[in-house]
Amino acid sequence: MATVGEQLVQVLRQAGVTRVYGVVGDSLNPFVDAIRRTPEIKWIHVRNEEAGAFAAAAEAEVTGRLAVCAGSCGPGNTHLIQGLYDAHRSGVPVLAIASHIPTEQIGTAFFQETHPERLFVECSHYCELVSQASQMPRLARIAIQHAVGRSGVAVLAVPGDVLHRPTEHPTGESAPVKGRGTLVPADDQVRELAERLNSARSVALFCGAGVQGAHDLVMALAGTLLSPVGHSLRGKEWIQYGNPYDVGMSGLLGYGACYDATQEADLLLLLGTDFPYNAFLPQKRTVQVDHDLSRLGRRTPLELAVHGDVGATIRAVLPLLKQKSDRAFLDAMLRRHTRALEHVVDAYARDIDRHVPVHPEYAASVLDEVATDDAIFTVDTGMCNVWAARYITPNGRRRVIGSFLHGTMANALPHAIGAKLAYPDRQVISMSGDGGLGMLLGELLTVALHRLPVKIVTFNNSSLGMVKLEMLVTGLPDFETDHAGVDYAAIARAAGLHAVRIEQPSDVRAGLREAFDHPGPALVDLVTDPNALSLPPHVTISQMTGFALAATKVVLNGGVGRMLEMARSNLRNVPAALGR
Ligand SMILES: Cc1ncc(C[n+]2csc(CCOP(=O)(O)OP(=O)(O)O)c2C)c(N)n1
Repeated sequence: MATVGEQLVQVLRQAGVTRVYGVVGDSLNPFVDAIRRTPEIKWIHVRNEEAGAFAAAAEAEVTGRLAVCAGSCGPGNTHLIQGLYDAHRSGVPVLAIASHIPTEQIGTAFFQETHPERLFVECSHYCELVSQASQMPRLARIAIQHAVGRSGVAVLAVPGDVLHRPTEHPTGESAPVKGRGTLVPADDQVRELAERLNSARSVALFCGAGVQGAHDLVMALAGTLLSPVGHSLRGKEWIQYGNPYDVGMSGLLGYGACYDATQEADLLLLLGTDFPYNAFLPQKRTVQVDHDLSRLGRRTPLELAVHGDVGATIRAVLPLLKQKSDRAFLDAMLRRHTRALEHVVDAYARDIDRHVPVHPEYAASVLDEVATDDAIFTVDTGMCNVWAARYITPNGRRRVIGSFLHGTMANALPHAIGAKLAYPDRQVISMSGDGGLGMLLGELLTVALHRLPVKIVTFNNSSLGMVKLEMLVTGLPDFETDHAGVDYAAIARAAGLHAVRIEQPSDVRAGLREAFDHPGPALVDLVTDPNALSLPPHVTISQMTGFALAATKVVLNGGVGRMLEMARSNLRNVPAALGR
């Protein structure tokens, strides 16, 4: 007779799962052993369960399908948390199998005891304890339905002894949910939306990840309303390409005229975005469209909330809209956008091909050229977010994924592992910070073990650069951010990867090509300038004061040389009005 562990694996197989990421161990072993005997599902050994959860999150994000990770009781479970938070915040379908201590020991402060059914509540839509065989296979199917149907994490906590028990019910078959239906907004909301859009003199669109699949419709809307179109970091990959209305990105990593367009328009239309920084939104004259009711109005008061998918809403409203004829607002914003780009991006990319240490902007712009048209970039939290946002050109086929909502470090390498397993024929590039790489360094061994030809491009600035910037703009001298250099190429070689170390800008292109042409896993150790900090385009006066204050403090502490370099670096990136 089959065991509960075998039954669980059969249900996963029926749901189309082909791999499970994790680390084996005690209470999890009956499940792992069932996988060993199931040729359709591979066990992907990672070095840290956190990485397993990240890898599953990336697999789910790039495929749109359920992905699975697992951790053994106690510490194996707690390691999963970071990656599961990331998956859940990103709204991707991940099921975690969290094995648990023996049933009879629960509540006795037993060795490795935690309470997984409590532990994962905050980072899941569904988190239940399977305490007897008779609950299966039903709970497994319900968990999968929550992950897929509600786009997020589901956790099944199963004690090892329950996994080992004989089944009480046949496994049977039940068609799993495959994805969401289309949410069409109510007629009255569509009519009111049309009235507001028709009567506004100027409308700006601001797009988030919810515009996925609606590029052409958003362009048609912008063409009818003559609207500038800005985006969040998560919206960028879906909307910035082929977009004649593009005014760039808002937020702390923003650039271009997006902020101005959203502030100065008569009406701001938020499309599929849960952009978290309310300070960057005008807090008035705003209409929001989202398929998730709970997001409507949570960042800004709304004149109208429209509950619907972005595509379905635009399709419904377009026939009710009058073609606008006054391009003045759109053109003013497009001009301002171009000017802003000249100052912010081009100023950085010019004359930096001779700068030593290598300017990260230069490296990122070369990376953009060298990468394939359908590459998947995974991006570490930190300055890599800035370089990806500003220099990686989306085209509708490339993907750029990161921990854009949970904002955790060390996501890029394990994300790359999941993305590469899901798409072995696509180039997968991990844009890693040296801090991020160091945090889950063991995953180099995972890459080597599975001979996964991911390309790890490490922006090695020997600094927690993003935090250094935060300290400076908030008026603190940087502290505990910089550390002695590490030769990541040597470490990668020792781990069995092909590695290239680049210290000269003239070697960037050839070094990247060498790594990308290499048939196996490869790491590029790019030694970059720690002082190449990027200031957001809407630096407030208080932040500028803070910057000056920090400068003064560092000068007083004797760091004048470094501060001068940094100020010079930064000035090139400060908008003209502030830079003067
Ligand atoms: C797990 C975790 N710890 C701390 C932070 C705070 N934090 C955000 S970015 C960052 C520095 C990242 O450094 P690195 O990976 O070297 O990238 P850089 O910014 O230098 O390019 C830190 C410490 C975080 N986001 N996540």
